[in-house]
Amino acid sequence: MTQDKPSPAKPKNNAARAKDIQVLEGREAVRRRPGMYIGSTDQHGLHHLVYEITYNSIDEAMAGCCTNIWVTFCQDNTIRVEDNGRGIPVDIHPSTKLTALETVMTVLHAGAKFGGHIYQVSGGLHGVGASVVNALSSWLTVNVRRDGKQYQQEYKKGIPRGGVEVVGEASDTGTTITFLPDQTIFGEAKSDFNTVSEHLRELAYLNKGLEICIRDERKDEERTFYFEGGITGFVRHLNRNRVVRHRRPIYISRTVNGTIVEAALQYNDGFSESSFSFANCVNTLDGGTHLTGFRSALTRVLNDYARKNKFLKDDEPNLIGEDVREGLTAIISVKLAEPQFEGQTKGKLGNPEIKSHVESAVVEGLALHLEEHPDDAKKIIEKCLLAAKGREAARKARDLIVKRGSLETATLPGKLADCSEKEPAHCELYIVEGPSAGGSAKEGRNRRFQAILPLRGKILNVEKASPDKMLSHEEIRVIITALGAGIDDEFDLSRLRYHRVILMTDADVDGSHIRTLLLTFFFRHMAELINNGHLYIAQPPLYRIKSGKQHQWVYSDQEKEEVLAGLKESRKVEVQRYKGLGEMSAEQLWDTTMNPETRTLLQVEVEDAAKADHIFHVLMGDEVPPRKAFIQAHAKSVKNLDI
Ligand code: 0RA
Repeated sequence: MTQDKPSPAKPKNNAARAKDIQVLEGREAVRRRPGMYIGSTDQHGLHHLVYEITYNSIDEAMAGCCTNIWVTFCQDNTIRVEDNGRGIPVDIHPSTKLTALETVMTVLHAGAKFGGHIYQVSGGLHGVGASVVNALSSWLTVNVRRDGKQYQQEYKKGIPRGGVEVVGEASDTGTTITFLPDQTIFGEAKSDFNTVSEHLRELAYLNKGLEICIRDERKDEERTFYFEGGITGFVRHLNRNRVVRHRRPIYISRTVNGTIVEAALQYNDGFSESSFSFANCVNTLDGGTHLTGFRSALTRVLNDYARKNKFLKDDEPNLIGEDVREGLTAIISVKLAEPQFEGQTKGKLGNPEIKSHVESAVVEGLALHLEEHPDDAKKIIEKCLLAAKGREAARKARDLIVKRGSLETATLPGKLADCSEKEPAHCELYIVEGPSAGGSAKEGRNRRFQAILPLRGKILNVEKASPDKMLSHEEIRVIITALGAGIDDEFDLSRLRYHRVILMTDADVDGSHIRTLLLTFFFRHMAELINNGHLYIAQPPLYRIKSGKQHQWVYSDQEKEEVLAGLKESRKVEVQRYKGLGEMSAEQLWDTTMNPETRTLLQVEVEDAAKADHIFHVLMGDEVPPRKAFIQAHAKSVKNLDI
């Protein structure tokens, strides 16, 4: 999760504004507005630097020219990324009159302009290029091994300190980039070994046969990722705590018109779908043409097989998409020449031709697998038929609700205290735990743009419930209706009634449990809401500290210690712990938690979809042992679950 970003300071006069909107180029632009290039300047941003450089090496691996990548966090906070690729060329580039090396390191998006890279990551969230990392580093050194020589060039804040020099001989080829992130930009941000490791692990799954080694010299930890089975291993990893329907994941790999299409899938006994799609190793959170092609192939092949082998009788209707995706874990990975990443967050693959490429590859590969493995086929089809039955039951439940006039109709739930503003972009919905807190929130809010939806106690654990059970759960229905955008495949962001959906729960165990239940629901059934930045968590204060006539609100234990240390000299200090929202008056709730001028909101963000999927499954699923292990290992983060 990240903090709400403060909006940029308003320019004081027109002259200043004119100057502000001047197009800033290259290094200066990057240094002035790092967030535009790497998202933020906190830990996320720091990780982004590592990924940017690593992606260049991954490009080499995708071109078939690199087998090893080493990433090292050094004692002195420098970061080193090394590969055994061809080495960045050092000859003079005709249009820039600079060496290719210097062009790659100093010109924005230069990488894509070079030949030799077939499956380059261009556009998207990644792929802004090495020059951005260079501009944001207090120093950076590139060492290239190529043509029997070792070349080197050094930079300070992106400015070359000299030309490319020959510094020795080389018996192999490759590139080593070492850099120190600029502290004036990243402050005290520190990289997190586990987070970066998990990301590199995914990259290793996506590039079969590539070995990625990550080392943290600050704490003497090292991990090596190498997967002969590629994404098959990824699917096994995702299903590791689940009961699977067939022992081995199905693996499909075909090259269609120059596009490499890979898919791996395996069914489990659960209800949710865990499919992740990638284009040139970039996780496409909002799917796109590759995912559409995969889904359509899956539905077609399973229906054909079920009909041909009499699992479906002549008078029975076809299985639909939902049926064949219940309990499905799948990875779809395509590698293509010019990926187009679309949408607000660039999380969607747009290339139209990719749909049919993936579809034909998956139809062919999957049909063949089912013919050759009738036992797997039987177990899969039976699971789909079960899902179809459940869907029928869910439809009946839904019809009942519609008849009673709540879900997907204009009638808003009675508990909802709506706001008067109608423009969704200006509206906020607070989902509040408990009737008494709901009362304070209703009283304290600004009713022009803030709506309140109080929940009664615990909501359903959707991780363990079938679709019909979920839809017949009152609290879930009320949330769906209030938001107005539907759920699952029918979710339509353009119908969302509030652009900020804010979860506000007590700062105790129950409160955090309810928050996790809500997050599970949104993650599984309204992922687009999260991916487009519409879901937030309110931050109510934990304490009120009184000294004499003054008082102040404190939001964390650390802040409490600091405040108390500052008040050492005062005689009478009173610390009051606030556990429940209901303990605050309407006015206090407004001042501390709801007033946009003074509140802090955490925006819910999924940094690593596969990891989040695993966390929700472990936290909310059936199996107790892995959950226990998880809670023990993450006792601190579970208390304040961050996804
Ligand atoms: C441009 C062209 C070629 C390779 C690279 C760049 C390259 C960049 C990076 C960044 C990190 N490691 C890298 N390895 C290679 C093609 C070179 C050729 O055709 O020989």
